[in-house]
Amino acid sequence: MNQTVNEARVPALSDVYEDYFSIGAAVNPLTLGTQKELLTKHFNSMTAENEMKFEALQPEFNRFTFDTADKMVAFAQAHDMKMRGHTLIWHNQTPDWMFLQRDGTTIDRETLLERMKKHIKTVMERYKGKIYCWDVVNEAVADEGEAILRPSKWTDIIGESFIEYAFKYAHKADPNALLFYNDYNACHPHKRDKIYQLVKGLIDKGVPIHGIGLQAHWNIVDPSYDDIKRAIETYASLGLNIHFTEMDVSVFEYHDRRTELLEPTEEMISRQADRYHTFFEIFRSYADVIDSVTFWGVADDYTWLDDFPVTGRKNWPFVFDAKHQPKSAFWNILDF
Ligand code: HAH
Repeated sequence: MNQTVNEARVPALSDVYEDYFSIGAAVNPLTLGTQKELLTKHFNSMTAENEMKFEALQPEFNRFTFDTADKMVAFAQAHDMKMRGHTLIWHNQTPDWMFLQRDGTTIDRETLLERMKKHIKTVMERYKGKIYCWDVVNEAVADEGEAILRPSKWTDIIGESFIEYAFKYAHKADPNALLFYNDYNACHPHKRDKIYQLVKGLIDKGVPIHGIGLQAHWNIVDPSYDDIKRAIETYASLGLNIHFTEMDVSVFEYHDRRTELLEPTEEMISRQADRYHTFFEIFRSYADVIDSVTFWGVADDYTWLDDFPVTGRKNWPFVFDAKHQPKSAFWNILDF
């Protein structure tokens, strides 16, 4: 293990999965450089990790900053990769000014809808034909309790209908883009049923929505394989397209807050490899409804999990190690 393999003998992931679904990775300006080889060899889709979030694209009222995002789009085009857009409307990484008037008081519903429409229109029109699908709304569903939506400035000021407005504005801005609702813990039965209800409600009202994004921030024990299959079946029963949008497999269980490991244990790596094997077996068996599987990164030298949920703790969630060598998880997902 961990020996440098003959690069020419390593098959490209996206070639192996050509007949199943596209294989994507989240990237940022750093990893576009440091992980360029892996990225362009194994992946045929990419997502900007942070650079297309609201705060990155419109940090101040009516001041749009597209430089970094434009470069990413150009990279995708130059390397013949599809690009997913992430994300238009979210309760996080959205600047406070969005919800405030000049005097610091909260804006009214009509003004917020106007600003929402302007943001969606400006961003989507710019990338028409270059970004084929968008996470229009991210993480709107509450984890706990019976209420479907999490309380946020969007629900406070606009009400629950903020979601349908976002999708309508998005469809208007780029009628050819595929529009997704995206969330985490989307395989957990309680949240799954709420996401299902939310999206079914949208479809029944004729709101333009084409897919559900399941983030897939998973770990070596959770979620269960049965819950994943049930979630795919539940969402697919709505006639929608399924994307796994942010996959990583933490070597720690969620409540394991240990910080002393400098390398993953062999047991972690082998359990992770088993999990990856079964995850992709499941994905392949539902390939008729799954069009895309995106990892939330490329290789273990960079992952947002190095800071979540424990700040500064290294994690090793991908199928390529920190030296960009294929892990047993990589060979396992090719083994079919
Ligand atoms: C995701 N939230 C976001 O969609 C993505 O934009 C960000 O870069 C990383 C993760 C995941 C998340 C979670 O798994 C648990 C609690 C809050 C957020």
